[in-house]
Amino acid sequence: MAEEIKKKSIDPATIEMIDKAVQDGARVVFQRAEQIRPCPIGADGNCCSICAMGPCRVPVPKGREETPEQKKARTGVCGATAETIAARNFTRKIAAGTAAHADHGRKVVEIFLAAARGEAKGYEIKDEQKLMQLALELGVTIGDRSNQEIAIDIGEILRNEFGKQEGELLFLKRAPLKRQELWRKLGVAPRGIDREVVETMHRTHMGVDQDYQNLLHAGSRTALADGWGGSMIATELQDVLFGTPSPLLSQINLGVLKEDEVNIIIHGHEPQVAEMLAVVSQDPELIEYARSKGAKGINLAGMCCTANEILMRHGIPIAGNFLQQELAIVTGALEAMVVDVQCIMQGIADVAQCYHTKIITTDSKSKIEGATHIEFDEHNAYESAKNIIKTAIDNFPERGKNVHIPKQKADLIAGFSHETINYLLGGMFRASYRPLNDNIINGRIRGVAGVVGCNNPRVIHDEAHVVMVKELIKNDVLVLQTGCSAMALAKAGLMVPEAAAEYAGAGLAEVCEAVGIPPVLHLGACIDNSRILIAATAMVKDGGLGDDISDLPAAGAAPEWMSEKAIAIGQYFVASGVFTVFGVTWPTIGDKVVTDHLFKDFENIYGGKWAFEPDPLKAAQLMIEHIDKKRKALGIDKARERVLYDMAMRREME
Ligand code: BF8
Repeated sequence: MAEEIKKKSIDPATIEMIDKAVQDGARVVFQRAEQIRPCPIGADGNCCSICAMGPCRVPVPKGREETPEQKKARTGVCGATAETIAARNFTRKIAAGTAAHADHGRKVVEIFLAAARGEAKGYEIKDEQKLMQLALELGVTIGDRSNQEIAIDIGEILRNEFGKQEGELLFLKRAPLKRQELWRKLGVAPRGIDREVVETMHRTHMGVDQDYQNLLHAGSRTALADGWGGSMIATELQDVLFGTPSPLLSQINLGVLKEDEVNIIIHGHEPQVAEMLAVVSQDPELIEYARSKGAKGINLAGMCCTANEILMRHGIPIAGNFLQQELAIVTGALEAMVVDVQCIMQGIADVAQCYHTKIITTDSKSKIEGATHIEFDEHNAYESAKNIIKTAIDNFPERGKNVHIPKQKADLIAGFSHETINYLLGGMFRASYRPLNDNIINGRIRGVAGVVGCNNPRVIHDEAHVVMVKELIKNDVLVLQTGCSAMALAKAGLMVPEAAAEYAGAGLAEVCEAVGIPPVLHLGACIDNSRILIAATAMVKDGGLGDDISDLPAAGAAPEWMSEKAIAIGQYFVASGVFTVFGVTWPTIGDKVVTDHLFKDFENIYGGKWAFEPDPLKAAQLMIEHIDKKRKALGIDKARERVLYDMAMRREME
C-alpha cells in the first residue's frame, strides 16, 4: 500500500478501502481532493461571483504592505469592498445551511400532519408524552381529544412557523429569558423561517446590503431560524412520530456489512424513508425473497445523518461517516445505496459503475444522473419501501467476486436525547440536570462541549475529531456529539461506558461511572444540535451556572467541517452565546475586519464568538481556556482547584 494512502485517515477500514479503490480503478473523494486544490482566493472569502460583471477577486496583495489608498481601490467592479464580499459570502452560506435544515423540518411537518390525518399509513404517533408536552407548550387544547386531533393542531401551528411573516418563532421562548431579551434588543429574533432565508438571499444579491456588520447581523437572525426553528421543529416532531431516542447498543464501521446478506445502505438525512425501510426489511416475505436469490437475509445499515436517526431509534448499525460513503460501494458487497437529501456526493454514481451497486434516489428534489429513481411516496410508504428493497434484492445475484469487507466495527451506545439525559441524571420521577450542574459546580466536571460536524478530505479523516475529544474528556469536559463527528468517536471506541475509565479525567470518569454513561454522548443527527441548545438551556434553568447560555462553562466545535449547514449551526450557537471553534479553513480569513468582527466583537454583542484553529489540540485548549474563564466568572474555579488537588494526590497514591 502506498504511504500516502496511510495518511488519509486514522481509521484502518477507510485506509483499506481507499487502497482497494485505487487497485480497482475507482476514483473516490480522497483522490479527487488531491487532483483539485482549493482556490485560495475563494477559500479565503475574497471572491465575489454573484453577478456577471465579475467574478471579482479582491485578495490582499501578497508580500507588500497595503497603503490606505490601495486598500480603498481593492474592490469589485460594483465597488463592493473586501468586507462586503467576505460578509456576503459568509451570510449566504448561513442561508443555504438554514434552508437545508428548514426544508427537512418542513417535510417532517408534512408527514406528521399526514400521519395525524390518517393519510400516511405506517406512520403513527410513537411518543404520546412528548405530544402532550408540545400541546401544553403551544397552547393546544388536550381535554378528551384524540392524539390525532391534538397532533393536527400541533402540526398546523408548527407548519405556520415556516411561512410566518411577523412576530417571532415560537420556540425562541424555550431559551433563557435573558437570551430572548438580548435577541429582541438586537433585532435578531427570527420572524418566520422562510422569510429569514429569503431576506438573506435578497440582502446578498448584487447591490443590496453593503454593510458587513448589517449582513452578519442578518446572518444571525437567519441562523437562529435554523437552530431554534427548522432544526428544532424537525427534532421535536421526529421524536413524537418515530419515538424519542433512549440509550441502546449498536455497532459502527464498514465491518457491519455482511458477506452473505443483501446489503442496503440508507444515506442522507431525513428519517422517513429509513424508518420504513427498517420495518420493511423485517418483512418475512422479503426475507424469503432474498433467500430465493441466494442471500441469507437483508442487512440494513446507515450512512451520514440518516444513519444517526435510525441508529438512535432502532439500533440499526452505521456503516460510516461522510468520507466513507463511496468506500462502502468499494467493498463490492453493497447491493443498493438508497439516498434522500444532503451530503450525498455525486461521486457515488461514478464509483458504483465499477461495482454492481445500484444508487437509488428517492426524493424528487435530489436526483443523480446515472442513478435509479424510485420516488418515495409517504402516503404509500410501505409499498415504496418494499419496491426499494426488492430492487436491492434483485441486484444480489449481480455481486461480483471482487468483494472485501473490512473487519473493523466498534460497539457504541447512542440515543442520548435531552429527555434521556434528564432521566439518567435525575431519575424518572425527578428528572433534572441538577446532578450535572452540581458536578460542574463542585468541579468533577469542568464543563460541557458540543463537538459536531462533518469530515473534510483536506484534513486526515476523523483525526481532528478524535484528538480534540480525547483532550477534552482528559480534562474533565463532558462531550456531547452529533453528526459525522459522533461517528468518528464511536469508531474510535469512545462511546461505551468503559471509555470513561480509559480516557476521561478522574472527575469526569467518576461521574460517568456513577451514572453508567460514556464520557462522550451521542445526541443524534445534525438537526439534533437543537438538542444541545435545549440541554444548555436546561442547565441554565436548573440554576447555579448563571442566567444565560453565555454564562455556562461550555464551548462548541466542528473540527472537520465542510458544509454550509455547519456554518449555519456555528452561527446559531454563537448567537445563542456559545464560544465556537472551527478547524480546516475559515471562510472569511482573507478579510481581517470581518474576521475580527466574528472572532472578537461578537463576544460583546452575543456573549458568544467564533474562533478558527486547525490544530485540534490547540482548539481543545482554547475551549478549555474558555470554560475556565466562565468558571472563574461564576466563582466556581476554586472548587475545581481543590478537586484537582485531590485527584493528583489520588494518582500519587496509586
Ligand atoms: O448533517 S455532519 S457531513 S452528514 S453536514 Fe453532512 Fe456534515 Fe456529516 Fe449530516 Ni451534518
